[in-house]
Amino acid sequence: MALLPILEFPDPRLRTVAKPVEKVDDRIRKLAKDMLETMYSAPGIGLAATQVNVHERILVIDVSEDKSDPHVFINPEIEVLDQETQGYEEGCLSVPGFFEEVNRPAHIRINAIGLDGEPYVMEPKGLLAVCVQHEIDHLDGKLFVDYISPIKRQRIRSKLEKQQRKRA
Ligand code: QAP
Ligand code: CO
Repeated sequence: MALLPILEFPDPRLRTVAKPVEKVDDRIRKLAKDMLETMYSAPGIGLAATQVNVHERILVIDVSEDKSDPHVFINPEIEVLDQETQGYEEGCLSVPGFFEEVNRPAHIRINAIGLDGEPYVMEPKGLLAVCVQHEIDHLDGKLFVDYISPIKRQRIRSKLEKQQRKRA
């Protein structure tokens, strides 16, 4: 059991583009387990490896009420199925205390590899679809605050920098 420290905006390491996982081995399975524990303990509904300063393409999500539906996505790839978008008030464990509305494609298909090393496909709906897109953004060095107005983003940056200075 290990809780991993979570990087916070505007840490430049959150801008790293993650590399594909080459082999699903015990190291990757341990990382996924530690990421799930870290996410549940936060508590959060999604966490990307980038946020724990591991720059490999792996993310964990559980949007259930009772931690009953953990998903691990390795090397996830997204396909947008139609033009429809949905707005959702997003947050992020790397942007603690701030929530803003973001619009994203509503209907997507995900191709990923599971912890067993086997590829799988899913068509997530609703919050799960939102969350998968938010987490894949992390693997590409993007954050939900990149979609909001520069004024709001700057305000969030200043507040978090101030908190981080107090803690350091
Ligand atoms: C991403 O985010 C997400 O600010 C996962 O004070 C969130 O788990 C995708 C959290 C919403 C779609 C919709 C954030 C916890 C958790 C905070 C999270 C906080 C405490 C965020
Ligand atoms: Co996030």
